[in-house]
Amino acid sequence: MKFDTIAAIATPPGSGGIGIIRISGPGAMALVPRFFGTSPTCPDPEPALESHRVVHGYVFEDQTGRVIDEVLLLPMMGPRSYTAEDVVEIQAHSGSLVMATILDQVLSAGARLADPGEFTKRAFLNGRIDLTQAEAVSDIINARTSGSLRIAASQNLGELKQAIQGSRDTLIELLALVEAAIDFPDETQELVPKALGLDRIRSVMTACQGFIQKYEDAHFLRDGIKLAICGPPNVGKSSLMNRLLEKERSIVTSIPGTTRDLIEESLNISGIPYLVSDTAGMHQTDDLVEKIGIERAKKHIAGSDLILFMKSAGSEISETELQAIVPEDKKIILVINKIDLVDEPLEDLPPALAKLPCVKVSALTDLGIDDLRKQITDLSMGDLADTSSVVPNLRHRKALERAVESLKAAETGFLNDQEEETLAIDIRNAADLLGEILGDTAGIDILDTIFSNFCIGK
Ligand SMILES: Nc1nc2c(ncn2[C@@H]2O[C@H](COP(=O)(O)OP(=O)(O)OP(=O)(O)O)[C@@H](O)[C@H]2O)c(=O)[nH]1
Ligand SMILES: [Mg+2]
Repeated sequence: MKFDTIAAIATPPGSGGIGIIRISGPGAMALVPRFFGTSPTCPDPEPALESHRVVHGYVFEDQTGRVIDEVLLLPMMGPRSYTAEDVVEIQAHSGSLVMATILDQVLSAGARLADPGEFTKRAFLNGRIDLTQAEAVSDIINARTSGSLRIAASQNLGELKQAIQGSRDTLIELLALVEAAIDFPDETQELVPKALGLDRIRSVMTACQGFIQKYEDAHFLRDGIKLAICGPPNVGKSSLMNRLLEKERSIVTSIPGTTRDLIEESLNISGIPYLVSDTAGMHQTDDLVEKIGIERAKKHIAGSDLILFMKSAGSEISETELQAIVPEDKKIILVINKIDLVDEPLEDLPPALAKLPCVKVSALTDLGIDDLRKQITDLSMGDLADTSSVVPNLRHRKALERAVESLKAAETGFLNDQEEETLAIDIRNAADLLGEILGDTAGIDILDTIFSNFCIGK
């Protein structure tokens, strides 16, 4: 594939110690003498550029011949570079004006301004990384918690790629046998033994289903866990929200029915990302605004992953009240608040509440809040803590689900001695869908969507 030479500022805008301008493409090295010199007098017609060896020098303004900045230049000959092409990185002082002026010189020397994600796209198109690794680059940049960074780093190292590639190779080998059987229909010996076909199909199906389960179990490490705070009015939901966020986000008053609209904020507890929400207090009311708030809260609770169901110490709450608010299949932590107000041991709870994990807190004084944070992480992590970091994203999951459908059809085909032509279609479909995850068989629309989410310079 033939590419032109692109350039962009690779570091974030603004002032900083160092800013980097990256140039990539067949003309990267040839552009250098037009703006760079090792002495401050003028550009060098033939600077000595050695791959992976830093050169100290100056960038010059074309029109005036003046020095723009003192820089370090790092040439990296392809394929030993980020894009697998010839790459030159210029390390300059980072300020908006100086970076923009140097970039101008590089562009007028003949480079084109890179599109968002174009350097990574080239690394993919040149075969240095697969699509899952390209996605991992953006995940690493955007990671906000140690959990999501761990997944992204493992994906960047190609762990997901290897796992998917293994399954795809199995299918391609099987497909070769099935296609041979199509080409030699008179062969008396069975070319694809049924047991072998079923064994291969089932092993790949189990692997795909394992990945889908992994997504279900662990995607929140990347996407965030939806944590909803709910319960009757005035129990301290908004106070707890503010306490967890460590800022005054929700309005707190002693008037029941203070919170009406849904309030959502991101929160990081022990490296796990949460999307925590404060909801309207649930009770019977004729107030129209409150009613809408309560309806919204109910819908929201149904879509949440973990519920903090709150009551205040000393107040009665029945099973039916809990059931009216929280669907049965939800993970719930019962939070008994305002324990600063009671001296006596707390009252017995009805059985449906007594079996829930329970934490006693005071949102006002911070008592028990660390215990609550621990309960939240324990319940979110389950037994995930020690498992590997290979976690597919939503795009991968969709392809895996479609691959499982094709594999099921192939399985039924083998069981019913279907003709090889039909079997080949199903096996090829599944193999192509796994290829789509890696990028080998991904359409241009998929590539565009992925790379347009990158920032310029990456
Ligand atoms: N003593 C004590 N008071 C608390 C505690 N938590 C909240 N409060 C008080 O209880 C009242 C209600 O608190 P909110 O946080 O607004 O309660 P809410 O559940 O969000 O109420 P609604 O939005 O009306 O449903 C306020 O006066 C708080 O100061 C606590 O732990 N101890
Ligand atoms: Mg409130």
